[in-house]
Amino acid sequence: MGIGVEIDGVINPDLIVHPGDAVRLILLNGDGMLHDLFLPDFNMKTSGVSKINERTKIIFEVGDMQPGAHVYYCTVPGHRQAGQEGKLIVEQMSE
Ligand SMILES: [Cu+2]
Repeated sequence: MGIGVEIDGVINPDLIVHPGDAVRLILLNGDGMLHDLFLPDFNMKTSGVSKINERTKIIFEVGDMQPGAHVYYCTVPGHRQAGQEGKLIVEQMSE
């Protein structure tokens, strides 16, 4: 679930980034079960969090990734199938 102005309370929010951005992605555990986040197109994965309010973060560069949608999901068995996936969307910078 998203936390913050635009994604507050949104389940599996679309995360909008732009080419050249440095992204800081924070995963906050809200239910006390083990979760993580994996972004296969960026080869980035958070550590697992298993306690309520435990958080972890990854920092990565969007670089020259082409505009488009890139999946993120939880790698704990069964969680992606249960709906724990969303999109990180690389948008072209508007002029
Ligand atoms: Cu999970």
